[in-house]
Amino acid sequence: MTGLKMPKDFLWGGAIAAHQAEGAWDVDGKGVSIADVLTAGNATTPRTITDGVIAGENYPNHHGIYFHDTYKEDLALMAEMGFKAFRTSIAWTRIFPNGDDVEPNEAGLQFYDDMFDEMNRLGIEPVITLNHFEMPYHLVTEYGGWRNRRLIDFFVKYSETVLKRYRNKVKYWITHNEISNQANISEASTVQDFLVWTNSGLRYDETATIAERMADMYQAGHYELVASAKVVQLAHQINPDFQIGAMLNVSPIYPATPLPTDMLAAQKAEQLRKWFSDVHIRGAYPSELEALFERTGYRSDITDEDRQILKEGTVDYLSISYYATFAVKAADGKTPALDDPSSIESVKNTLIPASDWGWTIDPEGLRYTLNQLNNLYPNLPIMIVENGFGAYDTVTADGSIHDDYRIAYLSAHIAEAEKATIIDGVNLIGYLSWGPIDIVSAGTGEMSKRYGYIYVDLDDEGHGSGKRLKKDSFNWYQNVIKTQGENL
Ligand code: BGP
Repeated sequence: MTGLKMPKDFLWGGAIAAHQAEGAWDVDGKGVSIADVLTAGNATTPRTITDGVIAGENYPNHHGIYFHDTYKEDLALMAEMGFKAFRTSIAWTRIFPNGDDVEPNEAGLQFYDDMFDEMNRLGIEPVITLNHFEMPYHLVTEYGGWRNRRLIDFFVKYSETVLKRYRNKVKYWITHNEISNQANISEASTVQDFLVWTNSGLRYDETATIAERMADMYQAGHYELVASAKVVQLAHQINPDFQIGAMLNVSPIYPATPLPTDMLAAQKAEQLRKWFSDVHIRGAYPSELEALFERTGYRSDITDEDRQILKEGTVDYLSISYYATFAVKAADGKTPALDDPSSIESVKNTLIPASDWGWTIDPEGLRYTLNQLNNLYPNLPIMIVENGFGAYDTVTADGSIHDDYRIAYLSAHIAEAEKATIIDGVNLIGYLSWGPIDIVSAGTGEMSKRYGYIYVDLDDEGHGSGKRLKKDSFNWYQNVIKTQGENL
């Protein structure tokens, strides 16, 4: 109990993504997305990319939690918890199955018409992501993903189609999900491959050097940012009331010690990610990045027109995901530098606890990061669109699920978000926890890494009844919303 309370119009709710929930991966004309060609992994084995959909293969995302067919019942449960907002994504491949199709797929458009109608009927504000790790696979095989400038036009066309279609049904939009993830290039590894794949559809052959990977990532990121800025401008023409947001994962990076070189390592590590928000919000690259490009030749293709588009297409708000924090030190004998990520070494922060997947539990880090963002972008509206605790749950004999660990995580984080808002004056407009209903994990492809207030009876192989059960956290969150965050 903090004694603090969020304002009346605060957007309480939850968030999911189409590819982790909907299933129905090849129904009604949907095309193959990059999420459809990822194997499942687990806490220790990373997911790998396959060459297309292998016949007979049962990818977790192929069935998700059958949300495509159950969204009405599921949304009713969200409404029962008192949700004011619900975030999901449009599966790009339901609208343009290949990404470069001339005409959109009407069945896909109709599907989201119905879903958004249902949200509005329930009094739940839709918050819609245009690109959440699920671009058309065809855009990778045919064009090489976001390393190709032509992707800008494909994304803008897709976005224009849905922005027009849902102009009276959706107000809050997000262009690219967690666009900053791909910047974590420090060494070639399966995890790095996964990050650039999900963000940009980039695939490297094993011989690619770190410099080549970085050059590619910066160029792809640039095209994504130009595409986003174009969409922001277009959206404001389509409906001046639209609120278009950027979306970044914000994970504060602490220095391992107060040694100046470790401080510098932490600063450089943050600079490797924060340029995305600078371009989205300020409409220009920060000078440390321009200096890097000057030295290295990375992001070689940028036109005057691009710069103008970035300047004019700045976002209305920043949305963030926050799960964990990191710590780094200067690698032995090296001076931390942006063009040599191996000069920055990740270290385990042993001072704070972590989840079964090794994600640190750091509620104060959320207050810290909200303040940091407010210092960088004073008074900018910020929406937390992901925060949550992935954990194994056990269903007891009477069907109840006692997830006190989840309640502890969430209540500590909401308390810090309240302090940031009410005591520190951060302009926080919403809190959408991740996975209010259990879904397939993006990072590992597992079902057993659960975030929900609602349990879904499906296992890692997709077996189970699919039945929904309320966990203890269901009533807890309902009460949090009812008391505007006073009763944690
Ligand atoms: C973010 C993604 C989500 C999501 C979440 C939790 O990176 O935007 O799609 O799933 O993290 O990660 P995971 O599912 O790997 O636990």
